[in-house]
Amino acid sequence: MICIPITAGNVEDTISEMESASRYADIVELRIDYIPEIQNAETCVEEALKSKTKPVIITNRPVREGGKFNGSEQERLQLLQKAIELGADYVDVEHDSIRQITRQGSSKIIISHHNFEETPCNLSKIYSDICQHKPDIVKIVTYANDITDNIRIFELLQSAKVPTISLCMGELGYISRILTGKFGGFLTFASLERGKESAPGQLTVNELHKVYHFKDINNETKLYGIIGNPISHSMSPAIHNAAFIEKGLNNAYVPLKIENIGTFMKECRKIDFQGFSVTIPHKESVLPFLDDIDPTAGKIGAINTIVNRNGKLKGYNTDCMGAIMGLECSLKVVNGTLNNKKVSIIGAGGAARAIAFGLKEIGCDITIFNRTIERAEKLSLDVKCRFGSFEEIYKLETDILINTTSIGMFPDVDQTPVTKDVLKEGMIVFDAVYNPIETRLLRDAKEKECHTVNGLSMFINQAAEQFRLWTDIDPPVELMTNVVKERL
Ligand code: SKM
Repeated sequence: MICIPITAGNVEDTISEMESASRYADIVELRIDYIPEIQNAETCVEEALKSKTKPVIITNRPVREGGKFNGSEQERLQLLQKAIELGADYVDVEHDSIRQITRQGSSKIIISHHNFEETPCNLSKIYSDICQHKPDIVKIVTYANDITDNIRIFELLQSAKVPTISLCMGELGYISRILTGKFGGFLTFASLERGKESAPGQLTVNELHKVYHFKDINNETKLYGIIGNPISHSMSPAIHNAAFIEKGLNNAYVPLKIENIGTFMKECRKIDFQGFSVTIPHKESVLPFLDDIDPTAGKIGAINTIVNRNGKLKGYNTDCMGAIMGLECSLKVVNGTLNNKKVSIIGAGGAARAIAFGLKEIGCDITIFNRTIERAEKLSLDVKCRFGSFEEIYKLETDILINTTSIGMFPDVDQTPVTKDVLKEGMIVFDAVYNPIETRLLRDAKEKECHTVNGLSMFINQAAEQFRLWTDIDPPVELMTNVVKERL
């Protein structure tokens, strides 16, 4: 179920927001601690319970558990007791206050525990302590400092004996909010709109429905995700989820912001992911943690796709053919080909590897430029091409210039890997960045009358091939393209 919290500061706004929220939510939560006057908070509960169209949770969170209630503890508990007397569907009582509350009538009691700093190691102890008080629903909400904290929350949900709400807060906790239905969670919280979150990391109800198809996620849902850091720019969740729905597949695809790739690759096996996309900066560093590598990907030395084949994680590279197909297609428009062209590649990471190997095979004359020259040298030795220091790029004579770094990518859209004087009329300039579609590099290149190729077709091609590897089904390429175009 989806619960929308109402965080308005007075009775009138609470009632009107409750009405709007009830259109999208299964349950609404009144955060009466956001209402400064105690009398107004009480009126709010009375009015809301009279006019509600969906079940209501009454919460009066103290500051010590991340709430805003500014009266005494006695006043706080009196309000909760009043909500029980009035027959609120659910009343949220903090674990350390449950002994002061008298149960009566039909209200179900949620016994809650919050930790705004971390996801502690003793989750099952907290769980069993709460259970001693016979809750109708257990609620344990913690802060994620690492993506693997979510995995411990999922394990808690899977072993729960009582209906349980358990989520991680913060940007690293998104997946616990999106996937709770797969692991048997009682509900997730989502905000009515941006800016109305009652806790860090809450997604909007619109995102949960439109991007993640939250209501379709159940214990049979197969999991996929994108491994990277940063990850908020990525359109992969939007296109893969749309493609899965289009093909009637019970799959869910989530963003995974990963700092420590080794830890994640070990822990992720506990929850049975079926596949991953991999982006900057993990395309090379992930290799040692795979069980098997496709020979072409092995030769390239970087992967962007992982497929779970009967419990074994196998790496593939779909960037290489995605980029070459995209470039060839764009060059046709200007009656050009790639053969024997002089190509300069900026960057020496995973995407540079894929593109360099692909272009070498079709006979391009390649030079790699990178800020850390040792990496440029290493890649040039592997590909058997030239390399140069970043400064040398200013003496550049090239037919095609390719940016494979994330410079200029959302949110740093004013940045560019090279200044305008590198760009010469007639040059082909390809930016592998697709968000934004027109990067500053491409804008500058247009101004200098270069032919420009944006990163969209490479992105779509590589994603389409990932979809095929995961599902063995033809990808809905047009739909995937439209999803990205609508969002960018
Ligand atoms: O190789 C791709 C990756 O599969 C997905 C991606 C993204 O979502 O931004 C970008 C590229 O690194």
